[in-house]
Amino acid sequence: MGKNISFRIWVKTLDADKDGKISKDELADAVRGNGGWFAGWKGKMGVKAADANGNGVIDDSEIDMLACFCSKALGVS
Ligand SMILES: [Ca+2]
Ligand SMILES: [Ca+2]
Repeated sequence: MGKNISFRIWVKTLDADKDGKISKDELADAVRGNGGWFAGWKGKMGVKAADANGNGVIDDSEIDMLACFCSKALGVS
């Protein structure tokens, strides 16, 4: 554990309304704002993949799932 710490910090910066959860809209804004390694990746897809309890947002316990998804989808670690 701990290898995703920088990812977690980055994800936290996406939380525009500061509710502690990342919605698909917040993720989509991040994807649009990042022309680099995240380009072409769909936030909606990521939320769907990582949203373990199906409530439509990524909460703290699901960020690791999102990190895992991103690693697989993008080949980054
Ligand atoms: Ca939020
Ligand atoms: Ca959730």
